[in-house]
Amino acid sequence: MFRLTNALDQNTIVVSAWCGITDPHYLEGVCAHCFDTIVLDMQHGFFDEHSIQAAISTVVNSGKAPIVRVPVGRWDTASRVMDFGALGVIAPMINDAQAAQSFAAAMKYVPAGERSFGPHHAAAVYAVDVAAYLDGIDANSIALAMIETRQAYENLDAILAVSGVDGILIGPGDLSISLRQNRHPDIYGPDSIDIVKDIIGRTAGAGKKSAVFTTGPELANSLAKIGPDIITIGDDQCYISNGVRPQLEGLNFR
Ligand code: 3PY
Ligand code: MG
Repeated sequence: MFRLTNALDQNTIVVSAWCGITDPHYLEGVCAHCFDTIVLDMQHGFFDEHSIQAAISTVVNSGKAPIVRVPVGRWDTASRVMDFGALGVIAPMINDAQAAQSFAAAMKYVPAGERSFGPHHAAAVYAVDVAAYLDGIDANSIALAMIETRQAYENLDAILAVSGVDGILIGPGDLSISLRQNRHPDIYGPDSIDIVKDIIGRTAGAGKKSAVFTTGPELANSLAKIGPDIITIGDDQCYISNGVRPQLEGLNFR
């Protein structure tokens, strides 16, 4: 159960996959690689309440930590995926302290929040008794608020000041769109990279964890120098195309 916070405490960058495809065999294939955590995406990925429950168990059984991105504003889903055994939840489009507060309340038990009591499945997933789950889960899971708009950036200190929010995840696509007011994002481009550095620095200054979404190793290597705690690498589309493309490119008869 403590594998996520153990990984985060080691002061090395936690590396995560990013999956939105629900097929269990596909997910097992991704989990077989040396990621520390797997993000399961309910915002833009295909997971619904049924498939997310099975996917969380698949990730746990593979020895990795499941982190779920819920759809915008779905605090009920945040509590629910925790009940299914998630060790982290990512909430998209957190633009102010009030949204951060609602998110945190759904994630933490009293006195830190108001997560409703229903821990039996999660405790069973980790083979611990209910009391141990209740005592351990708040300190051993993470609530990550996505900072991905100009408004969120302007309210960063207030969002970081919400005690149940353990950290932030930068969404470079939406952040670029919001800053440039251009629907075609320029991720980590000149309009946003200094802001990204500032977000990571201020998050560390507030004693919280920062995570960044990247599209591949080149970007991940350059962002690693800025000092995030978690880097997500690629997504289903790139895992599949990078697997298929060399098969075809290697042919010498067409
Ligand atoms: C973004 O780039 O906006 C994201 O939400 C990453 O998935
Ligand atoms: Mg986004």
